[in-house]
Amino acid sequence: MGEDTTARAEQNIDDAQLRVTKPRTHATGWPAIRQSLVMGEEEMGAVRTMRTLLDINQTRGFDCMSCAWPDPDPKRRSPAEFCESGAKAVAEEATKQRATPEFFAAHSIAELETWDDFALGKQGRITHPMLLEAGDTHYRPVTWDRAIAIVKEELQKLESPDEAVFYTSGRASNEAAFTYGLFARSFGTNNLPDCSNMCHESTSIGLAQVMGVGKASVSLTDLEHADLILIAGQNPGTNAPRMLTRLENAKKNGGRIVAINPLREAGLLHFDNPQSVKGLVFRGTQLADEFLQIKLAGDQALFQALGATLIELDAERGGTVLDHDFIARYTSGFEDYRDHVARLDWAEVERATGLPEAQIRRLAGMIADAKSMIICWAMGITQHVNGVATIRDMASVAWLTGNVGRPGAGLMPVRGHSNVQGDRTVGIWEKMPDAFHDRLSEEFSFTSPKEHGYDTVKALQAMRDGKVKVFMGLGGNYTRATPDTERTEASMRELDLTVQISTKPNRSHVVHGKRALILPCLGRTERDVQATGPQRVSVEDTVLAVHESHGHLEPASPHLRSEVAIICGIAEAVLEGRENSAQVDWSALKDDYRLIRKHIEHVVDGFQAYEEKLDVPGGFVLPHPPRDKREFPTKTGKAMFTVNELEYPEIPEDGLVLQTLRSHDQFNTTIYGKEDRYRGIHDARRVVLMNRKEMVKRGLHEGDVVDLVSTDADGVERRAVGWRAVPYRMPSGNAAAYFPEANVLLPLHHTAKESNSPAAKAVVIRVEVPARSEAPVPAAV
Ligand SMILES: Nc1nc2c(c(=O)[nH]1)N[C@H]1C(S)=C(S)[C@@H](COP(=O)(O)OP(=O)(O)OC[C@H]3O[C@@H](n4cnc5c(=O)[nH]c(N)nc54)[C@H](O)[C@@H]3O)O[C@H]1N2
Ligand SMILES: Nc1nc2c(c(=O)[nH]1)N[C@H]1C(S)=C(S)[C@@H](COP(=O)(O)OP(=O)(O)OC[C@H]3O[C@@H](n4cnc5c(=O)[nH]c(N)nc54)[C@H](O)[C@@H]3O)O[C@H]1N2
Ligand SMILES: [Mo]
Repeated sequence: MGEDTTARAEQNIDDAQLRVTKPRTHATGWPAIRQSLVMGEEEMGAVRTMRTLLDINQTRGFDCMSCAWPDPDPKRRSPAEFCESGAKAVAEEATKQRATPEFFAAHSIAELETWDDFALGKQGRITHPMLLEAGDTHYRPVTWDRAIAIVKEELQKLESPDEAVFYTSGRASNEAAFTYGLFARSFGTNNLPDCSNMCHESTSIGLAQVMGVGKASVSLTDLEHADLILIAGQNPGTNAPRMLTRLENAKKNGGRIVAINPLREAGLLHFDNPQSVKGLVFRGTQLADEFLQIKLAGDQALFQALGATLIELDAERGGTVLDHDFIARYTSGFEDYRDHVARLDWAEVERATGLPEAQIRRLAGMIADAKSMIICWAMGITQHVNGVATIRDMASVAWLTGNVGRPGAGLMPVRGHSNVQGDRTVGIWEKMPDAFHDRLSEEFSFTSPKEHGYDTVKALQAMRDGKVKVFMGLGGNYTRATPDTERTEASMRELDLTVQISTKPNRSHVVHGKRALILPCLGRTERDVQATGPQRVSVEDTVLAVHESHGHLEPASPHLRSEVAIICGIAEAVLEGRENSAQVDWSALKDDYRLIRKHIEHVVDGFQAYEEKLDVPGGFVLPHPPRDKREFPTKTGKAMFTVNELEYPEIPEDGLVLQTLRSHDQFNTTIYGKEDRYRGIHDARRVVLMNRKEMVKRGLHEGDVVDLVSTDADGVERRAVGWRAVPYRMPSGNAAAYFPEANVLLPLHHTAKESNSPAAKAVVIRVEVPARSEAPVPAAV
């Protein structure tokens, strides 16, 4: 039996203000632009707001940190190349609020522990390195030298380098990520978990198996010229709003869109483009031509059924549906796949998906008729137990129809954090291939360890088992973003040292090891000047375009250091005189990031003439053999059809399958506010959405307070108290609640097969009406 510790903080928030309105069926428009300007002005002031917003995603500006959505060709870029979400992210970083030493002196850790994510984040930018010594009640300012000496002292104490964990959040630049990975390996470990382990890991694993590359095989132009676009498990209106402009163009070019989602997300239905006169004055663009309101984790069954139906249609239509030439020349495993899906049980498909057979057959017909197709997906696919298998089954549908490596066709995972893909490219992974280690070893004259390290979940298990002593986070909010909040927090508290390289206060500073350091860094919007002058960094978006980014704002405090400078400073001190250290002049790298890029060029494929290519407006695109020349570097050297056993969650009689997702007013664990405008949820976050019938069954009315209990078989009770139930249109048996508040319900071991990503989109729960409230009157239907 456990107490929901974070709920203590959240219980202080009054969600009684909850207001529910009708979910919107249109995305964006005036409210979005107004909303971005209001938040910008509140945080940054009017002039700074306009100047900074106009710098976003421009060729000589900074890369927006809100998502990994690509920028159009420089010639086609609008002077305002940003969206509401990006403007909010920028306002969060460029805020005028400061979390100073006075702030930390005024509030003890015990007090800050009772604050919620929103309150912590609103304190603004951290101005000084801060230290919490063992037993202290308050963080105190510390010099950089002392801070680095403490890191050195604790790392030197370790019996093995594997007792340290070096986490990365996907906002870090290529330059920061590469130096960080090099530091960890030179220290002697591959314990490099990252946010990607919780995000698109299922994609990286699944696509690499069957396509040979774990990244999108399309360009923006392809998307705009696709004849058919499937969008599965993604909420672009909130999480990649600039995608809507591209979808609008695809519609203008005659393309069709099919949305696959348990929720009728506004951004999938209709787009009123705030940047076009038409969007403002007229009715905008209808997006989805067909909406499949699928049950949580039903997508694997859907794609297998689509595969089976396409094969049937091909037989009916005299072999005109499948791309037989592509299948013969470029694929392996077709016969086994065909035999497997031929045995599909439609009753089971209906049970798994909740979709009528006729609707699935209609979609198969659309795919058969489409000249080209792109399949897009995000967390609604990856964060499931069957996520990797689902991605393999999606790929098979693309292979059947030859939809890869030609214009308007391909597979398009839409990545989240703005440089999560780049971080991986330059080496942030606990299991980089041997070839990478060989080249790293050669470049720096040392032996890079090849033994795999901990991913995000394994790191937490190792902490729980007392095998980790030091945690360092390059950005992010590890304690809050990870599952099983209560056990995670307990593990973090047992560590000897936690080091967080951060811009703003968050819960990972408050739930700390015996000693704790906060190392404040520059953000993307800020000028980064080192000994050799102003520096730029580089990032990779979701379609493999690498480009430069540099900020123009005055840093939030003169005491801040760049991420690269912090890492190089630590590496230099820690590795000094250590056996088998990489031969690196760390301080030269810090003074001149061009040297880092030279090393990347030598170690990672596709970065030849890195520096020169960054000078080109818009940057350059990394090679992708399946996209560029239909070459598939897989085990068979072909695009692989695979046979995957069908899986989907069982919904117990009195239970629900809960997905944890983002509201319209947050960036992951950073909470901007309590508005989920499109879904019509206002002024509250501790809200559980469920089908109206499920409410009636439990005698619940809108706004009633319930407890959520996850019913995992491990015998541990995970209980989250005090949620407001709200009826919402979705398949029965399903429910939704916001992350990170709901993470307390997620058992640590409940992960996707093969990728080990937390299965955050399907937690089996029970809804309990707490005894303390009055017995609810059964609702009238
Ligand atoms: N403003 C803003 N932008 C962001 C972020 C943010 O927090 N705020 N986060 C960034 C990051 S790191 C990421 S990874 C992305 C996340 O972007 P998304 O993946 O869009 O984010 P989620 O809110 O997790 O939404 C998941 C969507 O999948 C649907 N879904 C859930 N389960 C299933 C399923 O089983 N099948 C199908 N077909 N659909 C399902 C949900 O209903 C929801 O629409 O956004 C990035 N951009
Ligand atoms: N239940 C559930 N859990 C999830 C998810 C879910 O859908 N459901 N989604 C998962 C996904 S997709 C992801 S990507 C992870 C996200 O996990 P993380 O990446 O760890 O979390 P964020 O909330 O993005 O990190 C926010 C913090 O980063 C710091 N920060 C901001 N900008 C900078 C910067 O420029 N430099 C540095 N050094 N620090 C900075 C700030 O201090 C801020 O508090 O969460 C995962 N967890
Ligand atoms: Mo993510």
